[in-house]
Amino acid sequence: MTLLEGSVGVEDLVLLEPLEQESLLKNLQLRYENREIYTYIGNVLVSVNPYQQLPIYGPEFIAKYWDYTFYELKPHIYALANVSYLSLRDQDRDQCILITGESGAGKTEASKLVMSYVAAVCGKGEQVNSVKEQLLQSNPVLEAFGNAKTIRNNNSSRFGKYMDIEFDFKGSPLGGVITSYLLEKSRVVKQLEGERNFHIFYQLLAGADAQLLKALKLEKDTRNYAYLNRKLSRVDGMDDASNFKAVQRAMAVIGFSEEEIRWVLEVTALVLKLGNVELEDEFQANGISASGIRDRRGVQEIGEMVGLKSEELERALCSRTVETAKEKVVTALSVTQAQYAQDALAKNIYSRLFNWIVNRINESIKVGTGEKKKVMGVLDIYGFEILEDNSFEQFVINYCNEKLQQVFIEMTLKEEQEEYKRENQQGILAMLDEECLRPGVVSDSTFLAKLNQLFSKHGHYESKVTQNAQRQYDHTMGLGCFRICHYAGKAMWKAQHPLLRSLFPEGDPKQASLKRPPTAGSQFKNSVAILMKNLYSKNPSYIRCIKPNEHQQRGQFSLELVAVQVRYLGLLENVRVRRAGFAYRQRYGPFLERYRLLSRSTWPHWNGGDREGVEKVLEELSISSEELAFGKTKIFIRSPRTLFYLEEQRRLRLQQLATLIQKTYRGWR
Ligand code: AOV
Ligand code: MG
Repeated sequence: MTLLEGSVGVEDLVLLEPLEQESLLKNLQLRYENREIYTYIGNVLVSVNPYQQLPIYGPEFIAKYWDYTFYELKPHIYALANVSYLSLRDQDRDQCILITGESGAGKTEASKLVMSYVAAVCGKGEQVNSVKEQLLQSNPVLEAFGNAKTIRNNNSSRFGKYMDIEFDFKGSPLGGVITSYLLEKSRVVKQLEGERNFHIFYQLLAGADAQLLKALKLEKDTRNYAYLNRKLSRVDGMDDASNFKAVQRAMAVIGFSEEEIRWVLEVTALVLKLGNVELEDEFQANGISASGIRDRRGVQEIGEMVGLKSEELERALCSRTVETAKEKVVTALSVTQAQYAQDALAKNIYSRLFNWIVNRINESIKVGTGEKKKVMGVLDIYGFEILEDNSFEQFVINYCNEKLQQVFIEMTLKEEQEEYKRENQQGILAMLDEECLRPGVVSDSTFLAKLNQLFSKHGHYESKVTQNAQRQYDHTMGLGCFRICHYAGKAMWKAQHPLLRSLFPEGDPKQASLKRPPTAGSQFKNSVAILMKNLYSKNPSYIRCIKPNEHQQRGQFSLELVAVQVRYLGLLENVRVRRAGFAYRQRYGPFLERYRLLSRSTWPHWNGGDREGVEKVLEELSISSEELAFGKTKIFIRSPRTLFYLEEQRRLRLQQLATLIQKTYRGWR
C-alpha cells in the first residue's frame, strides 16, 4: 500500500453524497468487496468482519501507521489505536476504546489488534517487554475459559471484559487490570444444538497426554461426558490440542506456577466428572422422594481428586441442610432437586474458577499503587444476540450492549460540543449552522434539545428525553428494536429465569416494592453502572463492528443483515450529527501535508507556519470563506462537497506528478 493508491468508495462516510441509508450501505459493500473492511465516520471506525486473514496487519503495517497521521493512510484499526495511544502519551489523557457490534462482528479480534498495536509501539526494554507479553497472553487464557463455539461465532466471548492497560509518564506499559462481567455459566451444564461448552474442556481432552489424562482420571473421548455436547466435539479450523499447549504456555508466561496450572486443570476435570455423576431414586418412604448416587465410582474419583470424602459429596448433592440458631435440619432432595443441585454446583465451581483465573492474572499484571499512571481501557463485551429462547443471560448480554449504545450516543454528542467549544475562540461558533447550533446560547441542553427535535421520531435515536418515551416491542422488527424494547418489551417476558424479574422489578406488575438482597442481576447492573461511569471519565475511541453475513463466510455481504446493524448502531445518525456542524476538521499540520501539493506557494517547499500554509492553499484554490472556519488548532470545512473538490484536485495533481516522474525516469535511462 502506498500513499498514491486510490481509494474505493469514500473512506469517510461524512463525505458521502447523497447521504442516505442506501448509499451508506452501498459504500460499505463496495469497499468490503474490495477488501476494504475499515471506513471512518470522522474519528469513529466502522469495521466489517472479513472472515479471512487480510495482509494488512503485522509489523510492517504497524510501522506505517506509526509513521503517518490519521487521514494520510487508508482507514485502519491501527490508525485509531495510534491516535488513542498518542493522546494518552502526549496529552496525558486517559483513553478508552469502545468496541461494539453483535455476536460474531469482530469485537474480540479488534480488541486484540488494538492491544497488539499498542504493545508494538509503546516503549522498549526487557522489563517492558515482559509486561507486554503478560498482557497479551491473558487473551488466550481468558478465551479458553470464557469463550465457546456458538451458532453465531466459533469463538464467541461468553463474558464481558474490560481491561485497563496502565502506562507510566513516558508511555511505557506498567501492567493492567482486567474486570470480567458475568460469565454465561449455564453453558457449563447445557449447550444448544450446534454449540459447545467452553473451549477449555475440549482443549484439555484433546491436548493432554496420557499421563495427564490418567492423573486427572479423564478419558479422551468427549462423548463420555454428559456436560459436553455429544454431537459436536470439533470446530472447523480450530485445533484444540495445540491451543491447549498454547494456553498452558500463556499461563506460565503470565506467572501461574506449575502447581497453579495443575489446580486449574484439576478443577476443570472435576466439573466434567461431576456432570457424570448419575443420580437415582433411592427410597420412597412416607411419600417423600429421596435421591442417591447410582454409581459410586465417579464420586469416589472426585473425592480422591479433591480430597473429599465421597459421603460428603453425596450429602452435598442429595440433601439440603438448613441451620437455625437452635437446630440443624437435613432434608433429602428428590432426584430432580438433586440434579439441579448437581448442575448448580458445577456452574458455581466453574464460574468461581473463572473469576479466580481473572484475579490471578490481575495479581501478576497489577501495578503498584504509588505510581502515577495513565490508562487505556479496552472494552470487549459479548455481542448482542437474540435466540429462540432468551434466558436471563441473553438479557444480561443485551442490557450491557444497550448501555454501551447509550454511552456511545451521549459521548459522541458531547465530544462534538466540546470540540466546538475548544476551538471557539476563533469564532467558529458564530459561523456554525443556524439549524444546528445557535451562537451565544449554545449549551449541551440546547444542542440536545435540537437533536431531540430532529431525531426524536427516529427509532434509534436515544437521549434522556426520548428514553422515557414509551416504546412498543414489535417482534417483526427483530434486531432493530433491541435498545429499549429489551428493557421494557415482551422479549424480556420470554425469559424463564426468575432473576430476570428481580433485575427489573418494575417489569412485574404484581411485585410492587419488595425488598430483596442484591441479586446477580442487580449486582451486574451495578457493575455496569460503575463501568459506564469509568468510561465517561475517559477520552473515547469507537470501533463499530459489523457482521456481513450469518454464515461466518468470507466475501459474502448481505445487504439486509448489514442494514439492520447500520440501523441499530445508528450509523446514519452518527454521520448526520457529525455533518450538522462542520463535516470535516483536521489539524493544520496534517491538512497542509495532504494538500500542500495543490499550491505553488507551498509546493515543493514551505517554510511558514502550518496555519498560514493552509490559508495559502485554500486561497489559491479560491475556496469560499463561507465554507471555512479557522480554529485554534484545526481547519473546519463545512460541506463535504468542498472536501471532495480538494480530494479530486489532489488526485489529479498526483496523477500529474506520477506521469512527470515516469517521464523523468525514462529520460534517465
Ligand atoms: P465478536 O467478539 O464480535 O463476537 P470475534 O472477534 O470473535 O467476534 O470474531 C469472530 C470471527 O471472525 C473470528 O474468530 C475471526 O475468525 C473472524 N474475524 C473477526 N475479525 C477479523 C479480522 N479483522 N480479520 C480476520 N478475521 C476476523 V461475540 O464474542 O460472539 O459478540 O460474543
Ligand atoms: Mg468476542
